[in-house]
Amino acid sequence: MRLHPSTLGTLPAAVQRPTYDRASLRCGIVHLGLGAFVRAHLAAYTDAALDAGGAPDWGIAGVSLRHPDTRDALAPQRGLYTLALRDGDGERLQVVGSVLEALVADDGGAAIAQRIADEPTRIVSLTVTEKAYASDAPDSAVGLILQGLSLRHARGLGPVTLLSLDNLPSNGHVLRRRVLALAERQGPAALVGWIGTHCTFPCSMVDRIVPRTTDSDRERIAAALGVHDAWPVVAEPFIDWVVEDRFAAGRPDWPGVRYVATHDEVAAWERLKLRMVNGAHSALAYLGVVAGWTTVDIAMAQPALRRYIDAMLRDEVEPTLTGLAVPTGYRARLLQRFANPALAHRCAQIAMDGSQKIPQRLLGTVRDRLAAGAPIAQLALALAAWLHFLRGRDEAGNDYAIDDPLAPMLQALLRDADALPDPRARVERLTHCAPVFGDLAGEPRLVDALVPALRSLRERGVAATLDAA
Ligand code: CS2
Repeated sequence: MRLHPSTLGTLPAAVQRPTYDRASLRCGIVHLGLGAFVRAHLAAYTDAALDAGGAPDWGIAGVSLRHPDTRDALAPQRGLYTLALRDGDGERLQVVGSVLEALVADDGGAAIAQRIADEPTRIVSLTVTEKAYASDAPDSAVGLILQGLSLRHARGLGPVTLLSLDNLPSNGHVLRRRVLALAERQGPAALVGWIGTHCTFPCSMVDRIVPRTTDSDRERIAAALGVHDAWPVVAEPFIDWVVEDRFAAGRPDWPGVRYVATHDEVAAWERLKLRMVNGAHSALAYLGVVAGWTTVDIAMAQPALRRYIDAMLRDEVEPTLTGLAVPTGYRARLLQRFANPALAHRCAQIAMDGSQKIPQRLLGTVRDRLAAGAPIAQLALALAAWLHFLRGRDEAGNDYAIDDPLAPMLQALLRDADALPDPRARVERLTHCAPVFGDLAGEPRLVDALVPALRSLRERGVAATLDAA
């Protein structure tokens, strides 16, 4: 038996399920990027809003931009799926009902553009990962949004909110710039003016650790439910969302969200989250992959790694956080989240797309520290771990692929650098990767800090380097 509206009644009583009438809902939200993250975050918040009643216009039509697999898994379940919140204390299962439709942008985007241009659509949200903002092809997220907005404008329909939930600083501004730049190249001036004046692009900070679902998750969850769910989502219990309250055409009353009035407020939260959560995540992921600590909790169980991450955050990241007092206990709680033994979050998953992540996770912090004349030894070790990781071989001699849109360029850079006889010149060369290091290329204080860190990682290995850090 499959998870389906008709089998909801057979689930064990402890499994939470929608209490609202899904059949009467309309899709006010079109979401681009129907991966695990959104199903553990926006869809869960929306499910809670629907459960609280009074939000019948806020179902979600979820769109996969490339692969049909999520649609193929969810369509036979009428969009229902299980959210499994796990930590050392156990697992709580909840069937989420807010995703009413699962679609794929497989026809150049025409059908999705039509969906965005449907009268009830009032929010177009996105979780498409950092690298997706670089593309504005017609079937990219930015391209689909412009096609949809263009149809809405032509039909004389109302404006919508374009809501980025990706891990980028000022994500709403990034999206707005991308959409308007494409509109300026393609569209009539009236469309550009309409988007710029009437549609809104709130910035937001999202936080929840959501590893990729594995087959063993599927089996365990099916056994607990008594029915098969083709694509459940596993996440930590912790959740957070700070969003600028600028919605062009209304929003659900999402419970537990921090709505803020200004971009400055959300920017302070974004900085906190990107530098602390994601900065530490990337640091431990590169160290973990190279050392053979396959998951975040295994890495965190190494006392020297835990000490290093704690010290990096306390001594070099927290002093750069301005505009917001770091909430009491934030760092300790974060370390506890990383140590969650029930997630099996693979370091290799976090290590993906480093070139797209390093700038906002680590280099903004480095810039602020350098401007303040402050040391960067711990941050440099995190960056050195990335450069070391890019060699594609772990300490046990196993080769792995570098999953990164800039992988060919990065590998060419490593080869060039390796050809240089002087160790300092080699490291300096590596910083001349403009899309990542930008104005920090060749910065002497950065190079000075990277040289011993990289040498130690190469010559002594991760564990000994951390012991001495
Ligand atoms: C992770 C994030 O995969 C990654 O790069 O750092 O997905 C992280 O788990 C979330 O941003 C936590 O909110």
